[in-house]
Amino acid sequence: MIKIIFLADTHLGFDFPLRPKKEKRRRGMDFFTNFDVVLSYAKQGQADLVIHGGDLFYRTLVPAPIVDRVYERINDFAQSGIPIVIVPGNHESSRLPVSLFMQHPNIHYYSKPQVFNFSLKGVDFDIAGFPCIRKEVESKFPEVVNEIQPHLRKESVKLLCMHQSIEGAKVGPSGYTFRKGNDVISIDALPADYNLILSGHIHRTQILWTKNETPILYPGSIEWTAFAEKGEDKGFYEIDFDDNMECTYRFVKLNTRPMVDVLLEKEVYSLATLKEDILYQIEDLPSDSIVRFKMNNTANLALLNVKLLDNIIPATMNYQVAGFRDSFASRPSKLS
Ligand SMILES: [Mn+2]
Repeated sequence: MIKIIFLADTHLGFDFPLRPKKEKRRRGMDFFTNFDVVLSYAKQGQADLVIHGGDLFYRTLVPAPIVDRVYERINDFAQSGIPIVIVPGNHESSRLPVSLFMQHPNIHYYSKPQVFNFSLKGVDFDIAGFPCIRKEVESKFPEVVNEIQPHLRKESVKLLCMHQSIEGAKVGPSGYTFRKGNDVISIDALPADYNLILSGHIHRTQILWTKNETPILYPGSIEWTAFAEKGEDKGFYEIDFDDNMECTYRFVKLNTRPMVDVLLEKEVYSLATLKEDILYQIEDLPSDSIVRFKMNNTANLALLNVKLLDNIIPATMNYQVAGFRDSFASRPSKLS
């Protein structure tokens, strides 16, 4: 049996300040922790290959110490003897920062449409892929497919790896569905030569199908990156090929922090009644919750300030206030 581990959207470096102005719980470690869990799962389960579907990092210009922190882990993993293939995603501007850590024979990443050839337990695998196409993928994709085609071997098992939105993919609490468009690959455009298609980019895990019934696997992100993903299972795929090269796959769940909405619904609050309401509502929450406060009457929003929240929210939690994007925060932490 041949085992492939497929993960994506690790967004490493997110909320991971190098010189934090105040000491408080950050979400950054949550992502590193789950990344480490997936790599050790692959090691312990003696996987034959790991594929990362892109958005390794949280953005394009990553501070060098964070790049090193990530690449050290990948280099370490490569030294265990398992090859790893990485698709550069949109968050790394379709190319990964250059580093000596990545110059290991077991580390492969796409710098153009290309095919990495492997012999896994004596079976030929062609792992085709291309860096994320951020604009006009609909018109550029057929050319990419043609560029890859001549490099595929006749008798190999073939996987196509990418970091794109594909027609039919769903995101968000109301299940927004990607339809045909300039920045979407349509189902009709997907080639029929592959045993499996693997993609990052969509943070909700899901499976789509090509016209000839090839599965398209989205593993989703390894932790919640926003409240829009609240309630979604997070994890990665374990893909097995049996002796007849029949393929099965299963989603392996990762632990995630509890994400909770706290609604402050009174029409009128004083500082005292607001404090009381918040304390009452968070009392029974898991201690590592990520809380979003939603103020019903926005006129009361001024009361809901950092000073108040830092004072009453336990150090083990993160919080944000609805309407303030990406404002994860918590009171000064005695834990870190
Ligand atoms: Mn992403």
